[in-house]
Amino acid sequence: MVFDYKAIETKWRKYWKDNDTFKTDVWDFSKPKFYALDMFPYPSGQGLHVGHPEGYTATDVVSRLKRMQGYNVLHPMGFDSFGLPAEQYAISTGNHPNGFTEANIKIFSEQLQLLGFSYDWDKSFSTSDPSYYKWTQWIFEQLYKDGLVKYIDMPVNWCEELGTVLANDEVIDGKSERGGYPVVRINMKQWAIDIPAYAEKLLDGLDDLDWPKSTKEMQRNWIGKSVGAHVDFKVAGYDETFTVFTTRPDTLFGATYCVLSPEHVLVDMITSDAQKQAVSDYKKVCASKSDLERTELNKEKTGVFTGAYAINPVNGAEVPIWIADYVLAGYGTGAIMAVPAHDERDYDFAKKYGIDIIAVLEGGNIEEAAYVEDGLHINSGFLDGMNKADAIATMIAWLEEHHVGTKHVNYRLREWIFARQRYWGEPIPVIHMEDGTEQLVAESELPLVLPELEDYSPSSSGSSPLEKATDWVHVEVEGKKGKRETSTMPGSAGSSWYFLRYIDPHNDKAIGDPELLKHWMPVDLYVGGPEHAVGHLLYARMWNRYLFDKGIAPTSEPFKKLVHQGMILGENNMKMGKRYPEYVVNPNDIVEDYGADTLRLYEMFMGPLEADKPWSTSGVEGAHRFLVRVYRLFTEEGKISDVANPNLDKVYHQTVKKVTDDYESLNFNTAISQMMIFVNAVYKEKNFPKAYAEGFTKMLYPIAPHLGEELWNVILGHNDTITYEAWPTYDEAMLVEDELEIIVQVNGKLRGKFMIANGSSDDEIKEKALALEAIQSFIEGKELRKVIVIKNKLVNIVV
Ligand code: ANZ
Repeated sequence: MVFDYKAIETKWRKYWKDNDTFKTDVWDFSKPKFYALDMFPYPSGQGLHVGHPEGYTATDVVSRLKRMQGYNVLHPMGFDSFGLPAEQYAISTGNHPNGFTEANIKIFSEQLQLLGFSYDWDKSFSTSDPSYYKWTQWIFEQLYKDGLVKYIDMPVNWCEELGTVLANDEVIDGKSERGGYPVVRINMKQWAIDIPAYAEKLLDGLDDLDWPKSTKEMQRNWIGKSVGAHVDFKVAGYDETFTVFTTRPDTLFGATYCVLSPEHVLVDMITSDAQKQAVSDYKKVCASKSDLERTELNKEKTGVFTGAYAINPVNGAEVPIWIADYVLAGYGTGAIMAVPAHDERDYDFAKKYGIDIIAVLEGGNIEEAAYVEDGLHINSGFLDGMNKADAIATMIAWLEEHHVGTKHVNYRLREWIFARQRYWGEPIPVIHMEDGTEQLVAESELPLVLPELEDYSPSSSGSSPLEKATDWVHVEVEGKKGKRETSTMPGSAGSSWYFLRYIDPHNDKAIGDPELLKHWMPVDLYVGGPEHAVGHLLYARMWNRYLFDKGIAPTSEPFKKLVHQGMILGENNMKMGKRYPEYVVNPNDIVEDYGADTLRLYEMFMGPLEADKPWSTSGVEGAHRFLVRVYRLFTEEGKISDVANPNLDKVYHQTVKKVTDDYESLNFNTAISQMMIFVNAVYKEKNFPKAYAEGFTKMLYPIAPHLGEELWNVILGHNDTITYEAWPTYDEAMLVEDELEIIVQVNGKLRGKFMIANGSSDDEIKEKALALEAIQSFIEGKELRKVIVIKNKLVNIVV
């Protein structure tokens, strides 16, 4: 019989849809739950590319496995539909971005259905649905009421070209991640979420997560915890004080100058007349540099003296105050005490500008370089003779006692800027009243729906397109006039809590029914790209943690196990220039030419899920040939029968064990290899026992579900979906090998191997090893000093 994959796939897709096969009754608590989640796609105009099905197939295989293992599985899909591309499209065509977004979502949904993913489509939503963003706005309002979102003046990354502010992770080397446009630092009133308030909780929560080590490490670095002190310096001749953050308060006696970041508020006030011009010129140069450029260790240090002096609180010494770009406005307090003897950057700076260098630690030679290792303290009054830890503790106690400093923990993590001067996002539900106060939009008025506009383009002055919706903007609250906030939420808003919504997506009274949330959280398996290691995955953890603290989210962490799929590269193993090669291959074409099951099988067989791997057309053909081979095996006249076949016992049980273990651990490629071994073994036999044919079909089904259903129903004669059939089991006793391979080493080097009956004694193994012809030349005439037998594995002969 010919393998008519098109007819088979069309038939089963229709069957699943007509029968609601994958509908999850979330209230069925009789079975254990399993929540398998994909990072939802942004519905771009290009449609799905071959990178998408990789992770999506992985979660789909696990979902299908879990259903057969008796779990109630939640496996949803939705769309992260707010964002720039839809808006750019709207600007260039004059159409509403919603229409474009809806058309794309339709294309994506059809493509996803074509690939046979077992999503419960009834649970689907898009972040731009008002019924969804009502709750995104609601969470914003809770954060506001709890003082965790504020409207503050702060330095931001401003992109003139895109007409918007960008988050730190959206700026790469001073350019916008999208489009590569220049980004500059300016001060602006911004909505910002106080994610640093959650730094400690976000650090703690990482420990118990089953996540890639590298991702946890990236989050730790991004949070960047430093323990140290705040120290206050008075400005000589002014009634002003500035505070520095230092991790080395113990080196205070060696502080020979201070540096304010060029943006520091005190700079203009304390700069002497003689230095005014130089300071103002220098500030201009700094404004265009990115933080990365400014802090690069090897770059030539630059700075300008302000003409003012600070008083070192520990010894009263007057030290010059400089401005320099290597001190960042956005880190710590934006000011430092400089200790050139023991800090490389300060050392370079002091050398260049002829500033004093005073050693306060023993060791090193400060004529040549900064000494950054540990040592006993010198030239440090009451710290002399102490080691670093003691000196830090003693100095902090001294500072606190004299009210000139405190112990301080600093985080690199910055406020999460939570506004974009763009149209296509969630409106921020705040009204700025005429009297200068702010008011939240009443909860009963949520969702605050985006008004339609004639013209979506932003203005270069930085005001949002929503300014143009004058009727919408100007409101009256209890007789008082006010103006709505016109910036919208960033793209990261909607994706920061969507995993909670899938559980109860139609609930209009709450985020979700508490009982359901409690039953279904956390997500058991979350699969998505490594590019989200700090952005999305940190934001989502923060919102979940906040909602947990409020008693809304039931678990402190949302994603128990996280896996990043690798990137699918072009056929020649290279990223072709700037274009991502995955766009080159269209999944629809593969489905048309080979079938969805082939694409799924191929993508799972390409290599380890986490690895980057090149696309291969001959690999696709190979995957297809395997499915044809399976189909032929099952349709061969008289092959499948009720008669047992002991020749297949061992390989069958081995296959069940390997496939089960490998699916659980997401090692799909090796599971498939084992199924290929099994199929080869069956080909050599006349008789394929029906029980084994059924077991094999169940194992193949998660990867190739259409073919799985066809074999189960049409060939094996069942009359219902295979989806909820029990997963096959194996018999440990059947796995025992008759013969074992023993490796023989002489002085640790591999010199031969042999087969021996399983269960042979160590003496028998030793005897056979010594008699082996291959090793004679290595042991002949030599004294045998030791013969070590490692049971069932290895003999090491020491001569
Ligand atoms: C005096 C000192 C002496 C320092 C010494 C280091 C070594 P981490 O570990 O990254 O937190 N610093 C503080 N704020 C800064 C800013 N806004 N821009 C640039 N540098 C800044 O680094 C903390 C150290 O980096 C602080 O401790 C400060 O220099 C500097 F032997 O203070 B230290």
